[in-house]
Amino acid sequence: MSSTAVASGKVEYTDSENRNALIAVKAHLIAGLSVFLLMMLGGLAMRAAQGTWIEIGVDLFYQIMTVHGVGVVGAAVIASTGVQWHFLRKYVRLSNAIFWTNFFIFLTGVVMILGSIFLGGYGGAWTFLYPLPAISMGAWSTGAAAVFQLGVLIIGVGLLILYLDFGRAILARYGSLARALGLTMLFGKEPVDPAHPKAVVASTMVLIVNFLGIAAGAVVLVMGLINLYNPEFQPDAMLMKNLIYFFGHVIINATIYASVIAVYELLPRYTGRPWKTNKVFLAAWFAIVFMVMGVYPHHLLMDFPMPAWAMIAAQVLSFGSGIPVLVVTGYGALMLVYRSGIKWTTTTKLLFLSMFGWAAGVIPAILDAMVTINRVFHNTLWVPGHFHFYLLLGLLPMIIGFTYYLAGEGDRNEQPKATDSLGFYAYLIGGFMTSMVFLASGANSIPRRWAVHMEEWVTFAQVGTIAAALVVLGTLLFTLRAIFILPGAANPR
Ligand code: HEM
Ligand SMILES: [Cu+2]
Repeated sequence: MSSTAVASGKVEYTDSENRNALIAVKAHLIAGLSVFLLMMLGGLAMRAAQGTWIEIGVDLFYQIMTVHGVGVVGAAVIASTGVQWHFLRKYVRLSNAIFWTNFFIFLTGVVMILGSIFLGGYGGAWTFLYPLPAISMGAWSTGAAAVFQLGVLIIGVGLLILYLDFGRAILARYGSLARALGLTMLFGKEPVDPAHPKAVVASTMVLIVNFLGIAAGAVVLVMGLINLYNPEFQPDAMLMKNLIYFFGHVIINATIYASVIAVYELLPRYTGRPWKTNKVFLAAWFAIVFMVMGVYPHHLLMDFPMPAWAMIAAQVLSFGSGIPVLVVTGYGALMLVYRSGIKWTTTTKLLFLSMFGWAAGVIPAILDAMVTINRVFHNTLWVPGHFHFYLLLGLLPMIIGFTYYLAGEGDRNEQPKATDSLGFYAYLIGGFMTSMVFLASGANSIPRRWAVHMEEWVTFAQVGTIAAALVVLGTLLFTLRAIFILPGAANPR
């Protein structure tokens, strides 16, 4: 065996460890997909309410909006962590016990959050923007706001524990995070190993940014909790907003960088071509560590007390953010697939769609990060337009594609059934329409987070409702597949 093969060789586990790990990964996927499905029903209800097809009270609308936001972000985190953990453990020795611990801490947090919203009436949105949770004007109690924030805090603590295990395992194998990221190769201190695992590079990036993001989130949650019970303690609102958006921006973006590992690991299998790690790849991932964190002030472009330099930096970095990894990944994926004779199964179709959805969804995001455009589009439905685009058509296809691979399209080469194809096209058309209707609404200055829409906006919401129904149909078919087929599926070699 050559030294490079040793450096990127696989980790040995016992059979029972492997069996247990597979169950854990499946639990993460099934939990994630089920939550997505339920939250999409909430999305459908919100659209139908805005379109005057159903009537729901304003209180309930904001509770649904809150549970939808926090629920999909949580589902994205838990499912993408499942994808990431599944591949990372091939290269570094991860602990099953800690993986399960995080899962159960997550479920505990979910129960608390659900209670705070549906029993306590909390409807202050998943971004818990200070001081809104404390001044509900009677819509919810201090206790409800506190349980919501404690639930989020607990989920963050679980993740920090998991990332400590990632960090420990990566350090044990590679000696330093810099070496795991491939910096020694990038800067010529070591020869480039084309087999250096992309799962390790991506995981190291996710570990670094999420650790910092969640730490910021924990700080702001604790300050918010203190303020709830001790109103004399009044932290600076601008500082709080910075911390919240740093946390929120980083954690949702990191789910894509964790899930894209499925593209790196699976496309070479399906095309029969190796995807070599090179300096361009390593440079892109190194850049994104800083860019993902540096761009968060694009959420604060209309906050005039913010220093001008931060706004300028956010705008400039936003132009470039996502681009390096996106280009490297998209170009790499196209080169792998081009004339490879790839078989188009549901897995490969979804992974390929994810490249389009991610790339196309970034365009409206970059537009909105320009100050002149943000001045017009800030807090319009343009914003949900861009993030539904790359989450519905970029992130979820990565996760669902991986699920299909695990559910039998991997080793056993199971062929897609008619229901899978129906699911794929319903999801594709519905997801595209959902996002485009949001974008068109934003371009027409329809505000976001309004429970009741003006008469001239209602048609948009109605088209959005039809689109949402298609997404729900597609996701239902995918989720049923996951629930019924996944549990019995063997681990693809
Ligand atoms: C059937 C699919 C979906 C539909 C119909 C839908 C619909 C909606 C609606 C109507 C809103 C509120 C828009 C407003 O401000 O008026 C919303 C907000 C949001 N959605 Fe979705 N959504 C869907 C799926 C998803 C998915 C899969 C994700 C993430 C992976 C997601 C993430 C979010 C987030 C983060 C918000 C912001 C909540 C807030 O403003 O506090 N959605 N969605
Ligand atoms: Cu952002």
